[in-house]
Amino acid sequence: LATNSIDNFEFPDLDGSIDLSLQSDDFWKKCLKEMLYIRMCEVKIASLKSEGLISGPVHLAAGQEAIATGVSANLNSNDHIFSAHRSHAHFLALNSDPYLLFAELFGKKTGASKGMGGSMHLWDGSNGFNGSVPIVAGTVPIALGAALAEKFRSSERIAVVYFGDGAVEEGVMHETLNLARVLEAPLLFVCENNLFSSHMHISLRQPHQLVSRFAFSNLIEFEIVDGNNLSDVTRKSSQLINKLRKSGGPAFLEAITYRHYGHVDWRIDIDVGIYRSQEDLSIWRSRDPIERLLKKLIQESIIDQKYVSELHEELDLLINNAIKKAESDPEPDMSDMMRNLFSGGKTAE
Ligand SMILES: Cc1ncc(C[n+]2csc(CCOP(=O)(O)OP(=O)(O)O)c2C)c(N)n1
Ligand SMILES: [Mg+2]
Repeated sequence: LATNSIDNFEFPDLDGSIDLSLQSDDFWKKCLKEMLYIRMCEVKIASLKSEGLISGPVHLAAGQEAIATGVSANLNSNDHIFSAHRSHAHFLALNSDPYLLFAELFGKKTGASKGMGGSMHLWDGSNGFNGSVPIVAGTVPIALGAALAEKFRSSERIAVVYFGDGAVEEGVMHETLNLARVLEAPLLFVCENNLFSSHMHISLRQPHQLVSRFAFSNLIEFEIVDGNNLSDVTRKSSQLINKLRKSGGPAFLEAITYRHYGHVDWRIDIDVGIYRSQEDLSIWRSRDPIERLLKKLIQESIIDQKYVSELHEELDLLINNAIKKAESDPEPDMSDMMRNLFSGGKTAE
């Protein structure tokens, strides 16, 4: 932890190149497929929402895919992953079935939360996805509990919690950072700093745009990465996660990114917000994490345009099949209302 002055908290190079030497060609191709899959699901969700086919709100992460993909590449299915309201990418990057996601968005009995929660209450225990919740910073202390349980079991399992830059404006975030450090919990904090909390830019909310300074003030090891550069995210998260598994934690990864859609649903939010300009959006679109990886893979002759078109077709079919299957599923019955509730210390079925 060499940083001891606020001047040392610097934005990473946001236009650097992707370093393919880190991993095999197959690894990058798998990541490309995953990122494209997530993006195509998000775009589909945006259009279903605009057509009125999804009733609850959806927070889309198009533009932020490299973070979930890069971090998840270093995780095991028995790690404990927590998210917040913008969680589709985190869910899908753990190999969770998009059918479970679509069924949940449609409020169907077969959904990831039995159709009871919608976009902000996803769950897939089999892949370690311990849930999204709408309460900003709500999962942060819960993730600490999961990490501490693993520490007490002396296992190599870790917990990861994704949150946005807005979450550092909640007191519980700071209590958790402090306790995680004091108890050396194997917890990776992943801040997706997309510079906005709802419609307000971070420069209007904070004296400095990088939030890693809160990790530093708790003497927690941190890395600040270009969240739209997949090799940057993969390398830095791998270093932090390996250390957590071997010698405990915590650690903090701040990934700078930007969302293509507005705060909620399918709109772009140029006109509603303050300081979300078309110009900024164009700059950030030119830093699209998928386009950057794709360009590099084509440049290095690892894939060609035909490969990309076939990949699109394959994913389109998978997504449409998942949607079709979910659409024809039944909704929960009235009797389901009383199931899965805690009552007198017991789960009522
Ligand atoms: C405790 C709490 N306060 C306020 C809200 C309303 N709210 C929902 S999302 C959000 C913005 C969160 O911004 P950030 O954490 O940066 O995540 P992002 O939406 O940018 O991914 C706010 C204020 C909430 N859900 N919970
Ligand atoms: Mg944000």
